[in-house]
Amino acid sequence: MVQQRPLPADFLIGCATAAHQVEGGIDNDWMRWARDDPARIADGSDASVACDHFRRHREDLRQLGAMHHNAHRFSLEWARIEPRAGCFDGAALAHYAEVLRTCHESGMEPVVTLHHFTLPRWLADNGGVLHPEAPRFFARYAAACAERLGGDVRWWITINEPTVLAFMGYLIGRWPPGEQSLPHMLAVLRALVRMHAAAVTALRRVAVRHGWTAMVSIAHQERPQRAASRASPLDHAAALLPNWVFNRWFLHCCRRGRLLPPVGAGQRVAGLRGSLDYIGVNYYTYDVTHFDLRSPRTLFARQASNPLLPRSTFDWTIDPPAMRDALLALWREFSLPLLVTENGVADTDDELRPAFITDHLNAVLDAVDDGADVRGYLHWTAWDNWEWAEGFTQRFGLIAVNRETQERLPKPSAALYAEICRAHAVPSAAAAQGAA
Ligand code: IFM
Repeated sequence: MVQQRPLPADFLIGCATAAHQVEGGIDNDWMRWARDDPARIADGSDASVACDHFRRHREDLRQLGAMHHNAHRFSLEWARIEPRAGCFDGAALAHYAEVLRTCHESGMEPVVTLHHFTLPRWLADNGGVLHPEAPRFFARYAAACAERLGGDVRWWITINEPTVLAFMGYLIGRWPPGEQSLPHMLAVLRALVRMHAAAVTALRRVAVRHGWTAMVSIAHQERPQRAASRASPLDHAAALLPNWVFNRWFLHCCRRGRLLPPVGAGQRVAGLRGSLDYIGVNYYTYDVTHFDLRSPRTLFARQASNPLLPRSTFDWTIDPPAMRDALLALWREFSLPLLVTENGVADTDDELRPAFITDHLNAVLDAVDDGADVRGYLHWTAWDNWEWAEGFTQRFGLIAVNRETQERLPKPSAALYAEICRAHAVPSAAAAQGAA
């Protein structure tokens, strides 16, 4: 008899997605980036069709509901909702109202992201997030979304993985706008904090006026940096700054209400203090960090995976207990409820995913047993989708998608996850290994 560990009552469990990666038919900065130079994308693809989810959202969401998911994270596409500065598209908002209705009818609590890496072209063409008015623009968009949709949304995320956006787009230049500038990356981090604060203020104002409950956070990517050698002070030193800038800086700015050093100089930001009602945690892996004189652009830190452990096709180390440690560290440092807003594995043939899911949910339960207030777990992701610079080469889905016919083909891990959601319990890691 396999031992089952119950999930906490009211625990949210389901999948996370993002508009650009699944919807298709979006005209934004990323679409242009991929189309202008297909060599930027591993397989030369773009997301013009993606999973055709914009047209198929009803069947797709009902299928997840039928798999007993009780929550679903998705993002609103800013370029659809505000295709020209200050002009809001009622039909686009009506579409997302319909998505929300379908989530609720399918028994899934929605978790809604306002910004998941993409920008409307009118903003991207005018400095993007570095436009001096980007916080005001973002707040205006947030307010429009909240007015139309907020009655059906309790869990909001302003910005997905702000540090990843800053790093990929402005330090290493693999994502739009393709810059390679440390000062610009730091400016983007400051800009994203200001945008978050402005959007939280707008969301809360609308919610209060209507008497709605709004829980707001960012989706924070937690990717701990571990010194490659415990005995090397240089490796420890190399890990220190990336750990602060990428794993802690944004969250502490939100707590203190200021742009903290070394990215900022302590400037106060209106609406920032106490702007997190919970912490959305995107957790996949950690990096082994080496001090390396040949890596000045990344402040002499060179990241690698752990060669001693299994790795995903993205070469990310798979080490479930590290997720428990990461959740506990965040809980102990911030004392805010946690919601795992992403966790998943790139795995071409669904060989790793079943154990990955069971082991990571056990890690979540271990963190809960040790006192962390974890409100839910959203697996990345429902369908094999368009994975940014990797195109369709990295497969994170529970459900495969035939790229010719768009047929949905649930993988064995989808059935396993459905059973976990149905039972609201997880086979204990030891039992799952024994059964294997
Ligand atoms: O696909 C991405 C997602 O958009 C943001 N978090 C990480 C995922 C996997 O790389």
